[in-house]
Amino acid sequence: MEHESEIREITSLLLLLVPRDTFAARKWNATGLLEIRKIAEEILSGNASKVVQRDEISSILFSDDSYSILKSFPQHSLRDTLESYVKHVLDTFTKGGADIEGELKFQLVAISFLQSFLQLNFTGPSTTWNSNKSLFPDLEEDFVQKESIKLLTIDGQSAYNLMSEPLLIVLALLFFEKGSQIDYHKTLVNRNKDATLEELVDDTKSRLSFWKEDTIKSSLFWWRSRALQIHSSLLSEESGTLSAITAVLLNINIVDAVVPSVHNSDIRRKLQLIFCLELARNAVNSKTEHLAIPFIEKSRQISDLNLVLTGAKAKRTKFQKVHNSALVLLAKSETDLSSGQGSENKKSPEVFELNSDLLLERPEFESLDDLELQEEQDTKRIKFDSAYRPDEGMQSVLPICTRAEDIPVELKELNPNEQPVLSDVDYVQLLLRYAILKQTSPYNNPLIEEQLGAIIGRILYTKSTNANWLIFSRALWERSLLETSKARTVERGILQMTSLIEEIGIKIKTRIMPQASDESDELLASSRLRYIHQLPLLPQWTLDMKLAEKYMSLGILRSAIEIYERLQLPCEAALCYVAVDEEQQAIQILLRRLEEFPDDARAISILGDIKQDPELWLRAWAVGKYPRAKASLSHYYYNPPASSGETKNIGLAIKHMNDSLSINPLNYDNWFFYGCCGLESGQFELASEAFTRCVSIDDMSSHAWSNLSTALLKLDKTRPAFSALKKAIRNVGEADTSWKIYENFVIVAAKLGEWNDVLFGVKELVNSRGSKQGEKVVDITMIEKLVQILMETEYPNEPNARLTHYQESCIDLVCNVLPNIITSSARCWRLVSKVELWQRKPWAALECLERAYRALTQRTDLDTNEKTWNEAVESCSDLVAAYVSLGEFPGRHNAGDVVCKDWKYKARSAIRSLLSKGKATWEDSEGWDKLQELKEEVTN
Ligand SMILES: *[C@@H]1O[C@H](CO)[C@@H](O)[C@H](O)[C@H]1NC(C)=O
Ligand SMILES: *[C@@H]1O[C@H](CO)[C@@H](O)[C@H](O)[C@H]1NC(C)=O
Ligand SMILES: *[C@@H]1O[C@H](CO)[C@@H](O)[C@H](O)[C@H]1NC(C)=O
Ligand SMILES: *[C@@H]1O[C@H](CO)[C@@H](O)[C@H](O)[C@H]1NC(C)=O
Ligand SMILES: *[C@@H]1O[C@H](CO)[C@@H](O)[C@H](O)[C@H]1NC(C)=O
Ligand SMILES: CC(=O)N[C@H]1CO[C@H](CO)[C@@H](O)[C@@H]1O
Repeated sequence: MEHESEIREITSLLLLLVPRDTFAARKWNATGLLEIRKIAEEILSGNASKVVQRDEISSILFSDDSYSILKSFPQHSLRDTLESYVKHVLDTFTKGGADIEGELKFQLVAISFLQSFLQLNFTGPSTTWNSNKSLFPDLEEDFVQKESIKLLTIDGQSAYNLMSEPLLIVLALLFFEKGSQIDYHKTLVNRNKDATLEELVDDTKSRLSFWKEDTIKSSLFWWRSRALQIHSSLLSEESGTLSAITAVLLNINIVDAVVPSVHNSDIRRKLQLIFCLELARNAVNSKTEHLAIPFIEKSRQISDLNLVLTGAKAKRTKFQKVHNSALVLLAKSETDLSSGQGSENKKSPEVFELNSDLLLERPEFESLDDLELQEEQDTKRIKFDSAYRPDEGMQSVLPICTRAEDIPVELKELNPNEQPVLSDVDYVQLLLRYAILKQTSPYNNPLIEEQLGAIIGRILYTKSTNANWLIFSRALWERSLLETSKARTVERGILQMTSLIEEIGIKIKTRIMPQASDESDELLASSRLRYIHQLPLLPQWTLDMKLAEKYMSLGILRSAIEIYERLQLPCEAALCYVAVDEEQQAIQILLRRLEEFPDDARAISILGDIKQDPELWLRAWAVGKYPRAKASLSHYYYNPPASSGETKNIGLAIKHMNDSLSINPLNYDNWFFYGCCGLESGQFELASEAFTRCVSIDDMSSHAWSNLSTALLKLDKTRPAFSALKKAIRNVGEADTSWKIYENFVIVAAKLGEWNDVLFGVKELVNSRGSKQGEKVVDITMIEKLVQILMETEYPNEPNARLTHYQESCIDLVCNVLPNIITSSARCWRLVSKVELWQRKPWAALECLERAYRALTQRTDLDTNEKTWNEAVESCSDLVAAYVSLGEFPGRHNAGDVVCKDWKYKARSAIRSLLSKGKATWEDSEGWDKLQELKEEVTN
């Protein structure tokens, strides 16, 4: 390809959104691609909205031919009109064939639409683009707005009504689709409801493999994935379709296809890095955060970020004298990434000084060495749930060090109060880790909030004037959310949220937000947009929505509803009313919405949820394939309300959930429910498929692993079932249900003859439940089996020989663990005694039998229950036999002593004592006769 290396360089730098100066400073070949470079420069300098005004662009976008196509709207639909328009534009740029420069220009125009849209709705400062004027000069703006918004409806969800310039994102999406030659009926803009997700995924995949090595196309795929993420952020809920297609587009091949030649390893590494961050972000956005963990870890490896969470002493405020234990995140970027960024790390246009009392309550740390001391104090002690093990890599979201000595050297050296500046991408990574942790953790858990606070602290409390605006304002925003979850700071948190909402995006000088210096808007725009494609997306209005949610959770309903009404979010307002049992109000709002937008599937479905009316859910599905409507139907038929007169219909529950999952296959809860229906109705293939999907979304879920094993066992797949149980056990929590998982584990392990595992499982069971429920939890048959296996092995002869793992573990279970919980089971004591004897400790074996005898002869129903009596007799006979056979053995001290010198006397008195206890009731029993016989034997 002509200009190959130059094209690679341009596309790479654009994907990285490097500052304009970095771009301009490269040694470009003076002769080639001059126009392309100019456009790229314009985008990189924050002038994206001006790209369309360039002569060579506007002469195509706004030519007479173009206008004659555009004029067919509104006779024809907007979607059809734009279809012809975009096709015409592409053909004109590429001169009807393969014109590389034209293709590239076409892509740059799409990128500039996308970036302008972001500037208008996400970051500011506002810009002058007005699509009304340029594309449809004769039409009412409101009309164009409304029609454009409609095209963004997907999976039954409408996009936000009041966004600015929706036509820009529509155009960007269409340009990217056209550029990858997506068919009209496989489009996601006004998605064709008859195309299944599978077809769409396959179609996208085939395009990727067809153009596997094509630089321009690969860059286009990457940008398209970004546009789809933006599209998704305009909806109220995640969209399975958009997440799935994004995940397909972000294929590692596209990185190789755009990186410039090998000698530019720096750009290659940066591209790989943002690629991993974008994959992680997609997982976060689609609520499948667990899938983000490997990508975020890969990002850490690429950027060589060193980080660990650890404990320290801290003074909280100026006024607080006492030291508390607190968490601190130690982090350090690889040196040459943070210092070697050259012109990229130039002073950012906005100055960051945090000195507002409203905002700042910066902890002051003591040295880390105090950690262990700290742990001994019991006030405000911090519990750590996972330990940092350097050799196992860092698969957790936040690696934690409980002991100062485990902290890697580079981090231990850091002064926790003055940690070094990180590179911007590493801050982005921290914010993503923050999002993952937050989304995977229970809400309002104090320990988690400490961890979250530590991450934010690491971002905000670095002395630096170089922080990036988007990163910094996001950290401030998250911090204010954290503050609202603590009673002590809730008011301050709300105040901060309110101020930030007013300030973000608007260039005013205020107390909280960093101040803008007198730089131009373009410089602001470009620096604010730099990391927008790696961070979780928060359009302007969602900040207000978060505030409303906060009001809701604090019970300040009126304020929440006011916000929703101002934002024109009827569904959210309705849900708000439902939450406080004002269902009539909710219904009113939804009906009003449906008068204006009869096809709002989500609104119809929510109405269905309120009224528990299957008709409405069916309608929501018919008009928009809204997946939650089908999920609601499924739950409805699984457990119909009494008033409906319906009876449980698991077949229908399965059928409806199957439909729901076909639109959104990324919903863990729905797969789980589907799987449970499968188990319940004996459809084990279905159940095994469902739980397999669950664990592919969340590999840590022990419930799903355990249910998967149940399904596999039913399918006679014992070995896979066992692996599933092993996974289940790996992450099993303290929950009351976890013993069931162990119980299954033991059964399956025994079936497979995995005795070490059986042993492990039995021990866990005894340990976790024995203290509460005593010997009832002991599966004595299983332990007998284990002991039998133990006895088949040889106890080592040499005094210091090592035992096998099995021997050691089995001895521990039987001789140490078991005696602590058994009280009166002769059968158990006999086992212990057997193992003691096997270990050549006859004295200990004898002791066991003595204890068993004592326990059994002291039972209160000895007089009334013949079974008890017989057991007592049996234990007596065991004991006597042991006295006889073991009494003369060498004793514990091995110094001429014997196990029991007066064994004869002891045996006799044991028998006598039991005889006297049983005299009143059992004189005619078999047991009595047996004791008499014993007595004879011993006396002779
Ligand atoms: C610059 O571009 C011209 C035309 O494409 C090409 O012939 C020449 O080799 C290029 N020079 C360099 C140094 O890449
Ligand atoms: C961006 O636009 C501004 C204002 O029109 C202009 O002064 C500046 O030169 C432009 N930057 C570039 C790189 O074109
Ligand atoms: C959009 O076009 C209509 C019709 O010409 C006009 O009334 C309206 O003011 C325009 N909007 C803007 C923002 O220019
Ligand atoms: C839904 O049912 C069909 C037909 O039984 C099956 O082929 C498909 O895999 C099911 N879909 C899901 C998501 O389980
Ligand atoms: C599946 O898992 C859930 C949650 O752990 C549990 O309540 C249910 O009993 C399991 N179902 C079966 C059949 O094991
Ligand atoms: C409708 C809406 O929320 N518009 C906002 C889009 O984002 C910009 C920049 O943050 C705000 O200024 C707009 O108010």
